[in-house]
Amino acid sequence: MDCIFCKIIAGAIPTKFVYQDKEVIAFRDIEPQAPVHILIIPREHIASLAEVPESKSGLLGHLVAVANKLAKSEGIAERGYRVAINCGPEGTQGVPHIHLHLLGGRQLSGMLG
Ligand code: DGP
Repeated sequence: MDCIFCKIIAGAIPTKFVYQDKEVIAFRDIEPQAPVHILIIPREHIASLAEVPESKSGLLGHLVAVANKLAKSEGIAERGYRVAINCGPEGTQGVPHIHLHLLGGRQLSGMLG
């Protein structure tokens, strides 16, 4: 198991989950770019957004629904937030296990700020 996020799911890297269900877990990013920076990932190892088969597109909806739920529980839903998925080398994806970034709690700027 080389995937760092699979290790987190398996409990091999102690990490506090801020959300979990049968399909999805969420935890705070180790290098937060905003006061709220949570990663939402499927338990199943899927390397990137590009690897999600059409038959599993419902999983993406579920991941987004969890992001929305966390935005509410983190108190940033009213002010606004960003949900981002980096995909592949030029998309600056560092960890090859699909993940949504939930960012908020400060004024974001541009596409990445
Ligand atoms: P990306 O560039 O989209 O692949 O973002 C990967 C994010 O994962 C990056 O913001 C840092 C975070 N990250 C990497 N390793 C760990 C870890 O072991 N624990 C936690 N909580 N976050 C991690």
